[in-house]
Amino acid sequence: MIKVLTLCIIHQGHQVLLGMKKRGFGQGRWNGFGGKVHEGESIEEAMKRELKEEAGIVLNSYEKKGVIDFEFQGEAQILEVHVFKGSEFEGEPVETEEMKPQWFAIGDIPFDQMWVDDKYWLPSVLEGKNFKAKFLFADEDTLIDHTIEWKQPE
Ligand code: 6U4
Repeated sequence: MIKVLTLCIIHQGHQVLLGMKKRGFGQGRWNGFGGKVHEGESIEEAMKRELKEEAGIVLNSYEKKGVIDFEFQGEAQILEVHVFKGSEFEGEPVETEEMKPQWFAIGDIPFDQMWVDDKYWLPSVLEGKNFKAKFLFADEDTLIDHTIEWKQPE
């Protein structure tokens, strides 16, 4: 079974906007904003809805950067995460029940408090690359294997 999710990193100048996940999957980690794609909704609509729900902002410009398949050893379900990079938005990021937003300078991204896969793909995505990747985890803290295919933006 495939579960389709979105993930959006806001990138402006030398900074990125991340959120501390306060509950649910990935709790206690800094991450981009996103979640499950609902029935009847496109992936892009879901990505924008999650940004509004989790950070209180309305996204005006963004690019699709890639897709990551996450697999947990012994589990049949694959998480298919569609990754976007956002830039212009309306509103001020606000703390919500799910996320506490914070700007980080690109050199200070807290990779040790993020999903372990992020350090493999986020820096190159911020430099403009597109990609497709697979990560196999033993558990939420332990990566067993991964492949990344880099692509030039279309
Ligand atoms: P709800 O619907 O609130 O119960 P929740 O358990 O909070 O769901 P979900 O499914 O809405 O979580 O969102 C999970 C978010 O975490 C998505 O944006 C995708 C992202 N994500 C999942 N695994 C990740 C990983 N290994 N690395 C990463 N982001 C990941 O950077």
